[in-house]
Amino acid sequence: MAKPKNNGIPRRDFLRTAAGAATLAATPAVPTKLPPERGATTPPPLSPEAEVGTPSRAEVLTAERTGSDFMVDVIKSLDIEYVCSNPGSSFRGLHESIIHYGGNKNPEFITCLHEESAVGMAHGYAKIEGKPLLVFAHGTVGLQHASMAVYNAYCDFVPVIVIGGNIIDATKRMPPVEWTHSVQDAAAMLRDYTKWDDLPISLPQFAESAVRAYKIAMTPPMMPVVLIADGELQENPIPADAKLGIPSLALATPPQGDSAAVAEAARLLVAAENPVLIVDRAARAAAGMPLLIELAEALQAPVVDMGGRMNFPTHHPLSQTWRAREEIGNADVILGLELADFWGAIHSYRDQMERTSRPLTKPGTKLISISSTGLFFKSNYQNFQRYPEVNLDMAADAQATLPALIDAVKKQLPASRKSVLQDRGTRLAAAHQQTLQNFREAATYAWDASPISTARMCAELWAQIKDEDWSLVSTIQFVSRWPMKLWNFDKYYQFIGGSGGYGVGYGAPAAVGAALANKKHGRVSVNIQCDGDLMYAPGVLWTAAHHRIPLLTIMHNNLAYHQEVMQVQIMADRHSRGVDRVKIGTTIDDPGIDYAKLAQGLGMYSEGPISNPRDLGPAIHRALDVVKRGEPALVDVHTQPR
Ligand SMILES: Cc1ncc(C[n+]2csc(CCOP(=O)(O)OP(=O)(O)O)c2C)c(N)n1
Ligand SMILES: [Mg+2]
Repeated sequence: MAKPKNNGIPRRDFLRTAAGAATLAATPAVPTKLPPERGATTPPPLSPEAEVGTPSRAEVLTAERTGSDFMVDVIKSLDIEYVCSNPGSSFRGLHESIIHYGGNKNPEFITCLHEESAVGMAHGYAKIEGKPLLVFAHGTVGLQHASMAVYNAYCDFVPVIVIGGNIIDATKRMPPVEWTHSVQDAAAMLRDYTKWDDLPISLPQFAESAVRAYKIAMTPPMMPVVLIADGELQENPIPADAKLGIPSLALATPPQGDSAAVAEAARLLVAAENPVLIVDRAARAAAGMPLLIELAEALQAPVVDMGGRMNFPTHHPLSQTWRAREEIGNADVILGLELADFWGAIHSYRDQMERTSRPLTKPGTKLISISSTGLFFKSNYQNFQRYPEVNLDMAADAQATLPALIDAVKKQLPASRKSVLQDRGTRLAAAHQQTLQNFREAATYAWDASPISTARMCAELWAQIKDEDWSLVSTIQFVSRWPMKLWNFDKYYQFIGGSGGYGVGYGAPAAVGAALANKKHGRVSVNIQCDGDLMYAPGVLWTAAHHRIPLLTIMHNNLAYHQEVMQVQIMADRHSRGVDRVKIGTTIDDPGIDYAKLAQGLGMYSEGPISNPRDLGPAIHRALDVVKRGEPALVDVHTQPR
């Protein structure tokens, strides 16, 4: 193996020179012209001393093809579009192979300023695209930063593939930093909230494990998986006698409910006087929503949407989410589809000194569950919620089971039930219209208030985007769910649900990741961004600017962790201590953060802070123009607490 002089030629260029190539074996497909990185200038010279000791490039053995090049072949075989990452030397081999050998395309390296943002982006991306991104995380410290975001994805049943670095052979670790970032069992800290992990010790094993990881992550219940890529395996030359191959991937078909159970569920639903459908993560892809509509219409049954995914059109007459208590209280049969918390959906809970709960259902209501979540359980983290006493439980994927259930319902429905169903549909349609009307009226309260009401903010936003091909890439619970009350959601990509694990700091990166997925579809991504959430890792705004990710961010800037204001207030109320001091530790004021300046500093178009509601529409309009040109933009809005 040649030891090149440190003459300032990058390794890949060196390899293409006669002196370099002559000593090396057969060359793979290294692109001769690499696509320029957007906004990139000439890279500064390498100076890796701080991280890895004092190697100079003159001492580095040069190999034409290293293990990491082959790893990139494997990754490419999985058709992964992006790798979101904050750089770290434990995966420098993979990093370099992605950008040079792989041509920085499929996957393209997305620069993240925090590992939590990288995983959050992967989370949001998967919710739109229905497939995983790759995240590279530095050994130990990078994985530690990534961990909460991995937990969110785990609770939200979202596929993410994390590749962490490590140096397994202790005799090869450079002092001192590689020791502090190396670990016996790197995936251990994530194992309680991932579906699978592996530590391949050879390239053939890496290939098999990577393909297996993809398959496991994508099989319902979908979840994050972790691979640890040993530094030596990445950086060493591929042995001359290596027999490398990449296994083919055939995704597992999602499990469908047992046919006898499906027939029984249909019998119960058809015979019910008041059947109710409660849905949460029921529609996991584009096909889900039309199936849910078909089932609901066949039964003329109300649909209560818990909002884990974009399940059901908000303006469909059978959409009865806002009347959930009434319908659940009347129900004689309830079908729960991919409910994260069946028990919680049918109970009310009182947060008092003595915590109490009571069922919302009447005695004897039959409960049917179709959910894949029961197919995979872990013990330590308690995201599985309270035990629901269901009568018929199908451990199956709801979306995959719906076609059979719809068939069975249609077959079993006697013609004599037609008029009953029709009457039910008419009653529900009228109630639906009344609910929408009530919301439109409620939205006018405090219409001219300053700070701006969340209803007005959402109405102004809707007025600007309703004629675009839009996608709301944020949660809605912090703005009193006004978008769901006022906007017309009817496409699967128009909503991405919540964080899953309620780990705050998810919102901004998930929005940027979802917008990254929406980019090639030409959709206008819209993010209603809480102030507290953004400040966990605001650097993700720079990632959006740097990679030209079109995303319209509207700051819901209530100058507080308002949820926590309310929590402390509950405690203060219990002791009759007044509310004057509950802002201590819960507000983000004095100084208030100037989000427009923050965004500008991170390279993004911005406006605000806006306190006069009349200024809001024009500001959103200007920002939207920027987004339609392919860039992100932010409008800071001073809002009422909720
Ligand atoms: C990582 C993490 N830390 C703390 C919390 C507790 N928490 C729940 S909501 C919340 C406030 C969020 O503030 P913001 O995003 O501004 O939303 P707001 O409540 O003001 O609408 C906090 C701190 C959490 N859920 N996750
Ligand atoms: Mg807030």
